[in-house]
Amino acid sequence: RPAATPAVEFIDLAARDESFEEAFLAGMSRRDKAVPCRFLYDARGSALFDEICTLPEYYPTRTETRLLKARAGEIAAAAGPHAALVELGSGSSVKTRILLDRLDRPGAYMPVDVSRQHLRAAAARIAADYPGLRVVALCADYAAPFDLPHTEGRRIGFFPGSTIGNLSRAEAKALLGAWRVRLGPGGLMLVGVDLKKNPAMLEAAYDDAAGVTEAFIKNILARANAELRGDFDLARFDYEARWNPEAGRVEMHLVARGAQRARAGGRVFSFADGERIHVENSHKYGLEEFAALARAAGFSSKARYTDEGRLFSLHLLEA
Ligand code: AVJ
Repeated sequence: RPAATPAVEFIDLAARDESFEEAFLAGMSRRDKAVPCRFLYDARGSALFDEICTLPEYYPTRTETRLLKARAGEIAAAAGPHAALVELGSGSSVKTRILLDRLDRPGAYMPVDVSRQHLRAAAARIAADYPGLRVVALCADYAAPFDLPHTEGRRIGFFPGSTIGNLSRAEAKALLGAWRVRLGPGGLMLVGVDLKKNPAMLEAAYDDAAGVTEAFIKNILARANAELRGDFDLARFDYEARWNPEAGRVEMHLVARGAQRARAGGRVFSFADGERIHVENSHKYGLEEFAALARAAGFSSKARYTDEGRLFSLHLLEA
């Protein structure tokens, strides 16, 4: 038996693995067709997203990573000794490690994710590389109500990548409010938030020259073809990423080129020429705007960090 397999505590909070079929068919039956963006991340979608993060036009990942590296010391000092790091969504553990490397004798690492597989893999990698660190994997929807296990030291929630941008402003406020309560008095929350900037730069970030983002968004139809016996003709949908100034977000759509029908899950869907499928929103904030949203959710804003180009921000909030 492998001598050095560190134990990971796994707590299953019975998050039901949501069915793609149910969500896809419901979304495509609406008058305004839409598919929830969390279904973009199957194996191929996750690989495409990792590729997006390395694209020249997609500044968020490298800007946030640089910011974290520059500020990890200050953040660790604010957290103090024995802090329990709670991560919302356990994507690439690259950013997590930047914090873990700086925290003073962290009391625990607790990734929260609905995907059992990703969660197990991410937790096991951290446990293997940080011997002696208590790792508690929580299989749960971070937007649903659940209790965190008891830990010593301050809790610090970590929500990087501007994932909060997928939520509407009202949803983001509700999520922050729930986490303020969950982290408890004195708890900290570190949130990565993409900033508003000129529309050309935003639209380029979501419609790169190499076409990786287009493939990522179209993958939702490829997935329907593969998993729901679908026959969407991907070549007959155009990809569009558009800055909506009123809503303060980049909206990603697939647009039918020519009237057409497609089947999936035993159903037939008709498209008028130019009809859209709304696949993703990416909300952007002003520095003050996000701090105000966090305050409206009951947090106090302890610090905001941004890069010289004011592209991206990290908000350190206190419960
Ligand atoms: C993972 C939601 C932060 O909105 O920038 C990137 C997803 N979609 N390119 C973002 C995404 C297309 C990304 N988030």
